[in-house]
Amino acid sequence: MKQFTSVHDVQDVAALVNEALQLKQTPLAHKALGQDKTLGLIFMNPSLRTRLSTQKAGMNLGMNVMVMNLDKEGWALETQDGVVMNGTTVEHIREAAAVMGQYCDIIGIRSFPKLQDREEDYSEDLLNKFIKLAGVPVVSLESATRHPLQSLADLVTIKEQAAAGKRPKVVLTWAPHVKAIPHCVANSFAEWMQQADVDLVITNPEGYDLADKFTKGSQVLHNQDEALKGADFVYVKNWSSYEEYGKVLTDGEGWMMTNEKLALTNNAKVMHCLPVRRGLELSQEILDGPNSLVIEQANNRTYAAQAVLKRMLERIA
Ligand code: SN0
Repeated sequence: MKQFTSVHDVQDVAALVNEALQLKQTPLAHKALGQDKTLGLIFMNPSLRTRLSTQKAGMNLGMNVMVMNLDKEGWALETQDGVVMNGTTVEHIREAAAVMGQYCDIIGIRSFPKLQDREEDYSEDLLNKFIKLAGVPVVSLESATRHPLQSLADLVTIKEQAAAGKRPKVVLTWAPHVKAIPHCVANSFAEWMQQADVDLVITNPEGYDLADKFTKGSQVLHNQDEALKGADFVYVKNWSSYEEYGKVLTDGEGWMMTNEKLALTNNAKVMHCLPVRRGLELSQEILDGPNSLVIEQANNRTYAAQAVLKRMLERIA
């Protein structure tokens, strides 16, 4: 695997999921593979799970791992080509990415969307430039429109928890939030579920439909109760509007996932990528109750990252 930015970089999704589940059983079985190889993890935004699970994944494979919070510790980065840098930006991505490529065998990078200009975010300009300039395999740690390591871990969790012999009904439901949140997790989740052995239904209020590119082929319902009927898995997530780009259109009253809503489902397991706003996106009772998968889902982030890094190491070994 040369890069990991979306499900489209994966040749055989089911095989990668199985690999992650195998690594969960024997996490240290391939410690020699990453010996003397360096993983660099670059963050332009905050992170808890992605940072620690990817670092752990690298260490499980015997890699040396360097982490940099570039937004706080680095020089202010310029990404536009052809500009005279006489303002606040100090270093161009042309030099920064190329230099980091000298120090690392694999680089992971996180850069959220700005949620101001739809064309700009959806062009994935920063990630694409970084891949071109770094000259080493690049893993997305959440880009402007996708969060593929999260989605792989989500699919691993569903595979692990699904009842044998039944194609599960998976519902992605929008949840209330107080601020504008990226589409990445929801976009990626839809994209990965469409490649999996599940039936995906998406439910969100009007005005919150995700980009067709990500949802096409899946049912989108504006009635949450109807969508939840018979669900085996409910994935809870807020996102801002795509149509009125980056806007919060409603307080979303009545959309929080509660035990009352859970009663409409097939005793569904409830998932969330975290961080979660308790009592706003998801009720405390669900998070603290037997149907929540959020901690195991976060645990699986390590093995998802490890499966991806292993494929990359095998290629450069
Ligand atoms: C990010 C997102 O894309 O939804 C990262 C999730 C892995 N989440 C947030 O930005 C939440 C911020 C908040 O204030 O709740």
